[in-house]
Amino acid sequence: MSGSLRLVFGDQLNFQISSLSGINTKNDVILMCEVRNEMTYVKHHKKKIVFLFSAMRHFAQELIGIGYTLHYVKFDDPKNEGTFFSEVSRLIRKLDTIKKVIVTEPSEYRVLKEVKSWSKRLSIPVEIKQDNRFLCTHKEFAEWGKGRKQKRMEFFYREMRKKYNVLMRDMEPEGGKWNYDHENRKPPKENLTIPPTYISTPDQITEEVKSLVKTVASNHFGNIEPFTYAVTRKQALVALETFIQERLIGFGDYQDAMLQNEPWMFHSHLGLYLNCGLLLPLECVIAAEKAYELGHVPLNASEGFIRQILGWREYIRGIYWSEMPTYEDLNFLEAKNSLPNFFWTGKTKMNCLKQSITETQENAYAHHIQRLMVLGNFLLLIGVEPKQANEWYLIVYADAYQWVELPNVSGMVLFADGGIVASKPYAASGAYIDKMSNYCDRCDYKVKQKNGPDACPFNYLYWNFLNQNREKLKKNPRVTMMYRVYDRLTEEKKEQIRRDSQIFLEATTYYEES
Ligand code: FAD
Ligand code: DLZ
Ligand code: SF4
Repeated sequence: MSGSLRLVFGDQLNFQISSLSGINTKNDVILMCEVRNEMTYVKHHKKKIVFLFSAMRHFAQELIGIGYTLHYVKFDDPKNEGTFFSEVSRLIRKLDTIKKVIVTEPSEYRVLKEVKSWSKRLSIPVEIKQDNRFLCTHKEFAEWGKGRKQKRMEFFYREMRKKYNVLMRDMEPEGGKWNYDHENRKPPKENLTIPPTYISTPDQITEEVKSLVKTVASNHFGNIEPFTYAVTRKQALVALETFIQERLIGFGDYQDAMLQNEPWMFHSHLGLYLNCGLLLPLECVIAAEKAYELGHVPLNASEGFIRQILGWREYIRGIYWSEMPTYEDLNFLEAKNSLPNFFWTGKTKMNCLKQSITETQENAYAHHIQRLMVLGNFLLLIGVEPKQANEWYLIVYADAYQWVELPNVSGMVLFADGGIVASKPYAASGAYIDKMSNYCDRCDYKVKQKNGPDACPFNYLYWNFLNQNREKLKKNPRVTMMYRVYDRLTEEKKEQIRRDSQIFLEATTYYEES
């Protein structure tokens, strides 16, 4: 009896995924495969691979449990030929009953391009269904963007609030304002009590994957232990509930705050579950809205969290699909420097970077403001080539897939897109990090010092960056003010900035840190 092959990618782990809709349990088969090509096209963090393979294996087990016929190809299966195409064609040859392949649109351009070639290569139809894990379709995003000179997130977000009727009252935003961000920039208090994050105990499946990854990805970045992430939907729902009950209350106030040895802060740590399908965005949004309606959390916390998911996440995806494939080649500032080697080791005297990198190494996680204002700000100021910065971010975070990583890095952090995502570069001196963290108290460099060997490098690198990119940025009204300040500096001061930056850049971006 002939049927369809339903391919489920590793980031589509949800019963509601469109590739499974209308499935004929008698004749159709599901394929899931662990393939070398996906593991190594960038050398993902070990913990990210353990997480994803374990979540894939658990999901496959659940599908089999409810009666589907599922073929699961493990990474170390001797017959595994290592690519999505090889495994699809191998199964088709083996079964000899498959008349059609059905997939949900892959989340990355690279994979979609490949899947589009399959029908010809396999000589059977390949149906690509809409990715129903998201709240805004490509068509809706394109319609929203039509005729707009600038596609800014804030206006997109308002449309999404209206569309999904979230935090709305009589067609107006709850509380009278769309955005409560001005209440959300509180510096951290030293004695802030941060509730513990969700922790799961690895089962037999996860232990097997850990052993596999130890062997086959031994030269990849990052630690496997401790492994505490959820790997099933049931566990991910507990992680969501724990966040809503315990940490959402501080999410707004301390969204931008950083503390020494506190990697989790009041963030949700749900991104990795959302991005592989274990959680769906609307259920997270509704849970946060309900917590506000029940009076458990203030409006600035609930709205702040909802904006990240209903606004930023959907907007970033819209930008990715409307700007690819050219987006990944953009380099507006013509940045050429190499990624410093210490991004792989954490061995640097700059405490903010050391903290953010070692936490990334341990957890395959850093929170938004570490990614943006510490790591990203640094890569922007030292002029790292966008391709190298993007590869690093794609490797190191468990929630990283190109659709979400690329616009954040090339757009929000590096201004490589010339202003599609951000209206100006997010460049900042050490004063910002000092205000929002206690990292500087524990640093060898002096944040208040502007020049010389002990000065915080962010201080002179900031002015050096502005000066070096003057031709590209001078017409940007949001930067004009900073050029006025720079122009008032004495020639001697400008020379100090130039000299300190040159010494720092020569030691950092071309030579390995010992
Ligand atoms: P929370 O702070 O609790 O936020 C809740 C959720 O909102 C997140 O889980 C995420 O789904 C969504 N969200 C928040 N900000 C963004 C954003 N800017 N873009 C898209 N979604 C957002 N996010 C990824 O999911 N994958 C990435 O590879 C990624 N790379 C990033 C690289 C850089 C340089 C920057 C500045 C940001 C990046 N982000 C990325 C966005 C954001 O930093 C992470 O989503 C967040 O840190 C994940 O942690 P969390 O789940 O605790 O998020
Ligand atoms: C990230 C990743 C890795 C490391 N391995 C696999 C895999 O072996 N099999 C799989 O189906 N998915 C994997 N993924 C996630 C894919 O990269 C993701 O599904 C694609 O980017 C979809 O476009
Ligand atoms: Fe970072 Fe500068 Fe503060 Fe050190 S002094 S932690 S380098 S901002």
